[in-house]
Formats: sequence, structure tokens, C-alpha cells
Amino acid sequence: MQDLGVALIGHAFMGRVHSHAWRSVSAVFGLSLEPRMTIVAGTDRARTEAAAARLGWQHATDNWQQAVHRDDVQVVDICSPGDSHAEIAIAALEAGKHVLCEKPLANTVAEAEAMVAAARRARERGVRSMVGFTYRRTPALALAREMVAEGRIGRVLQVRASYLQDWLHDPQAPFTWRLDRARAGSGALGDIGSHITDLAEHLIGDRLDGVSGQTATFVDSRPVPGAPEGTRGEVTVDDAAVFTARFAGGALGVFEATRFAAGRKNALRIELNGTDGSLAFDFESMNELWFYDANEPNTTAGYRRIVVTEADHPYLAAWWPPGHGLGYEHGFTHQARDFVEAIAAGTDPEPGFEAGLHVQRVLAAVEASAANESRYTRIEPEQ
Ligand code: SOE
Repeated sequence: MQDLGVALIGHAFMGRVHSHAWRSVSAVFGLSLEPRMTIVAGTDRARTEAAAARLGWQHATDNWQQAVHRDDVQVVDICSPGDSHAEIAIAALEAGKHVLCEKPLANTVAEAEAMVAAARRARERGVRSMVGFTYRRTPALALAREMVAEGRIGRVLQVRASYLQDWLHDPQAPFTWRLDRARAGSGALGDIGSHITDLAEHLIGDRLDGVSGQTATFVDSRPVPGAPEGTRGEVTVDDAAVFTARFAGGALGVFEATRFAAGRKNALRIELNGTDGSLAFDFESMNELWFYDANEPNTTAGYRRIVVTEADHPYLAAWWPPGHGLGYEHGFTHQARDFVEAIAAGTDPEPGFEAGLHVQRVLAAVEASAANESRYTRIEPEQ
């Protein structure tokens, strides 16, 4: 079988979970091409070497260009902060390497447009690209999409999507690159709001037409870890973002992304209400999908829990017997599998960079709306 050399750029949280996927994907799914964990690139040589040893990469470098241009690398997997995505992805595509890029695709619409242009040029040479909206590949959510497409809830009228985390709830939580607009592009909006935007559109098979948003930063500076006592980093992104939206087909959407929802750790929740029923999901119980069939008689109708662990459910035939459940990391394994199989088949993996650009436009529209005071209707104060 032909090898597919992979270069991973970045070895923090996302790099670790992608490494897990590359390590296990072939053994679980049996692929048409054999991924090889060729090289990991980081910014610090010693830490990158340690990461390579721990995560299973053959080589380590502190020079991403070197990793991208190796002859034994055919795939570049970008898990570095957002401000590096465009430069690395474009260089890799121009070098003829297939690219998997973490979300959000870029920090700005302009960067995302340049990435799409590079992806289109590369596609003509058979080079593939994909953006990591991984939750599409959570089995319960993949099942939800199938059920919507089969008409099980009829025409979707309303979408309620929230992504709730609380890792910034403590005002003393340390400063990170994720709180710096220059590095991350935006805050909760881009990091996790991008997921629910993509997911909502993916599940119902429709695109957002327009949005109306609000954003807030609740804590505007935080202690910088490792810096002299008292050094604080300025938070230049949103801590929370909310927006309402209309889909092109007429459905209404309500979206919320926050890092301040005390007690909610990774609660990606989505509920769809259609003319014939509803579907509901919460990532904190990720092996379950709730389904309400509005055509059942009132006497017996009720939301029922589907335990999504059957071999007939998306992706699950390759895993464990019914009831044994999957975790956060498995969506990344599914993503690696679908990406490799698309490369082998010579087809475009989904979601492509175009989908990433579209989400970037939604994020920019939410920010533009939030910044536009004239579109905000104040309530008359009592005299
Ligand atoms: C942020 O906390 C984060 O790690 C996101 O960046 C990921 O995309 C999400 O899957 C989990 O949360």
C-alpha cells in the first residue's frame, strides 16, 4: 500500500488530538493509503522533540517550512494558532501537499479568500484541502444530519445552537494566545461559534443568510504565565458572543458561544425544530441523540433518547460493541479517515476551504453587526 507522509504543524491541544487520530486511524478503519507520522513542527526545538517522542512522530523540527517541503511528506496538518494558517496552508498547497487545516480557517476573511484561491489552484493539480469542523463527524450528529435529510423532522423551522465552556470564568485564569486578536482573530466567536455555525448549516443543509449579533469581553486583562509577577496580557477578543440569524430557506437561528458559562465544560448543544418533529444533542452526552416525532399520538409522543452506538450508526461499525461509546478524540479519527479516503479516491473532502471561508464571512458579519450601534434598538428608560 502506498504511504502518505504527514507533517503536523503545532503540538499543543489540537496537535495532540490530531496525533492520536493519525496514530489510530489506519488500525481502526483500514485505509486505502497508509498515513505515516513523518514529522512534527513546533516553535521550540526541545519541546517539539519531546512532543515527537511522546506523540509518535518520526522527526521534529522548529522550522515548519522544512517540514512542508520534505519529499516524504504528502499531507500537511495545520494545528498552529490562527495567525499562521494562511501562510502555512498556501505554502503547502503551492508545494503540492494536501492540507488539513484546523478551524476557524483563518483570522480574517481576506486570509480565508487567499486560502480558497490557493486551494482552487491546487485542486486543478489533484491536491486536496479540508477544514477541521470535526463535530460533523460525531456519530450522533452525523445521524442527525441523515435524519433531517430523510425528512424525519420535516422542514426545519428553528435552530437553537450554543457552545458553552467555562475555562475563562475564573478572572485569574491565565492569558493565552487565544485571547489575543492578532493571533486568534476572535475569541469564543471564532473558536467555538465557528463550530456551531458550520454544524447548524451542515445539519439542516442550508446556509445562513444574515445575522444580528452582540459580543462582550468580561475580563479585559489576565496574568501572563511565566512572566514576572504582575505582568498582565490584554484580552483583545470576545469572551462571549450571541447572534440571531435567518437561513436562506427561511428557518430562524439562535446562536451562543461563551467561555464563561460556569459549570459547562464543552457543552456543544443543538436543537432543531421542524414541521414533523425535533432533534436535540448535547456534546456532554455525545453518544446520545434525542428525537421527538410530532406525528405520534399525543398520548404516547415524547422526546426519546437514541443511544448512538450501533454498528449501523455512522462510523460505528469500526469501533466497539453497542453501548460502549466513543469520546471527543474519535471525531478526529473519523476526520483523518475521511480525508485520507478522499485523497485516495481523488475527490474533494468536506468541508473544504470554501466552507471555511463561508463561516469566516458569518463571523465577520456577527462582529460587524455587534459593532454597529445604530442597528441596536435601545429600550426607552422609564422617566
Ligand atoms: C477551545 O477550548 C476548543 O479547544 C476548540 O478550539 C476546539 O475546536 C473545540 O473542539 C474544543 O474547544
